[in-house]
Amino acid sequence: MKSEILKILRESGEFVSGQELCERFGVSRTAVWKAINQLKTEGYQIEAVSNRGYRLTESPDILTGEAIESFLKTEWAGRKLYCLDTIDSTNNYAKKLAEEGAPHGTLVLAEKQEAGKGRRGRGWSTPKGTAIAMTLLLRPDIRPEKASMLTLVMGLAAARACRELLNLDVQIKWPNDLVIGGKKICGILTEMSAEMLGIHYLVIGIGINVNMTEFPEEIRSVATSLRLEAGKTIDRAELIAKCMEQFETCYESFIRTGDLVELQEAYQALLVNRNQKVCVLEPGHEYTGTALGINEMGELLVETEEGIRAVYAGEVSVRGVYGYV
Ligand code: BT5
Repeated sequence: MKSEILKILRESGEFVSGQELCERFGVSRTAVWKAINQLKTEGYQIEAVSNRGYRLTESPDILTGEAIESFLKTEWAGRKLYCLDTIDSTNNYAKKLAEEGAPHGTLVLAEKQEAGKGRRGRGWSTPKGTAIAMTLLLRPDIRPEKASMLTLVMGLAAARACRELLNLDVQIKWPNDLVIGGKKICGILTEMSAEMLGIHYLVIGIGINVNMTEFPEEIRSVATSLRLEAGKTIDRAELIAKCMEQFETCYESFIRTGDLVELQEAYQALLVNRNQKVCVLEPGHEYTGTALGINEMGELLVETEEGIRAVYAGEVSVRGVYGYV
């Protein structure tokens, strides 16, 4: 009920009478008053005026289940939420929950990660209270070799969410980064538990630089945040809900067709590497070429002197020949 009240107050923007809330939920005035008081203790500023009712005047930037649910429009993505304070890595936590039988669509969030993971043993910086660090648990009925496509699905979904909410020119750096003006605002790490023929579960971890205004020395030159780019503070709960909404739509298309055929065009339109000279860094093997786009399997097509190569989005990194993009 708390998240529903929050939603009604936010969407109205005006006073909503206590009576209306009581009728809506079939509860007493005291129950409504209690829920309002709980929201106040969580940091929501709610004006209460007799004969007029309640009005939301300010929301804190906190990651609670209520805050996220009050924005959420999905059927299953993010419907089971774990909002944690400090954790080593949300991917690790989600894998543990998966082993215990947590359902498809479970979302794990943390205010701070102490050992956030990038790919291939690299780290991911998540300072407290200003970033999004979240992991979505999926149980798709697909062959394991298709799993890497889901990193691309999440990349497209998150790029769309940021663009829609903030009107920023967010682009995708294949296979797992989002960038603005060539600087990284988001990284994605997909991990899975599978056997030859099927996937037990898969976790997609996504880190977004939202409201931070400074970065550790070692990433200062390659990282930026949505706040720095948009010039305003961003409601993380709203962005999380929007990412889930976009992901659910993109995922359902992926499952329907078994590939990215319906998403390919939208993906290419945001691809920062397109028509760029790139250096492909495969474990133990490096080469350069021009990135042309992706195919329906999500592979990056790179034109080299020996012809066009399709690069599988597994353990590979792609760098611009002259820099990060
Ligand atoms: C990634 O790896 O970009 C995947 C990052 C995934 C993070 C999420 S957060 C929630 C979930 N839980 C986890 O434990 N992980 C996931 P990669 O492409 O390997 O890039 C890692 C590199 O990005 C590092 O070596 C740094 O150079 C740089 N980096 C680290 N933190 C950054 C940040 N906050 N912003 C921009 N760049 C960063």
